[in-house]
Amino acid sequence: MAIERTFSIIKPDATRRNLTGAVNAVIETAGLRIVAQKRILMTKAQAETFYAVHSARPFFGDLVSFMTSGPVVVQVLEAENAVAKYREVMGATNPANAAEGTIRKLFAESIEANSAHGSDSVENAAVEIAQFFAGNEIVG
Ligand code: RTP
Ligand code: MG
Repeated sequence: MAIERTFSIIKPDATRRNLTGAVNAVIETAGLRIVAQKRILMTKAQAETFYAVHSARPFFGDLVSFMTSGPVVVQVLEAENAVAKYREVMGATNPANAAEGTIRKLFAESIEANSAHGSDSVENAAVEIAQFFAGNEIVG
């Protein structure tokens, strides 16, 4: 299997509760390597661009408000099969459906405030990484 990179966000509900390290412990224990990381306040424009695929959904406005409501930690994670692996480590979108031991089961507050984002394909990972990181900020 090829070494892949995926894009991760530790969302505002998790940074607000001081859970950055706890989320990172789950990530690293699962064998994903954090090869880039920074704490930022997303602008409304950045959040709208990032979640543009959901712009027609009824929850879009709330989602943009939530993602700009406090600091986020954006990350690049590297591993074999990183995209699928991190989706598994995060768990289902709705924490009520998330498996034991997953980030969302452990930490999420709701279907919206669900603590983590992970890319859903290798193609989207490349686009998302480029939105937030310059090449020289990623050290594999
Ligand atoms: P993400 O993109 O953040 O990794 O999450 P995902 O693939 O598991 O879920 P997706 O369907 O892409 O939804 C993106 C984010 O929108 C919020 N959401 N709110 N209120 C709602 O019904 C609802 N549905 C989704 C969540 O923050 C979700 O992660
Ligand atoms: Mg998604």
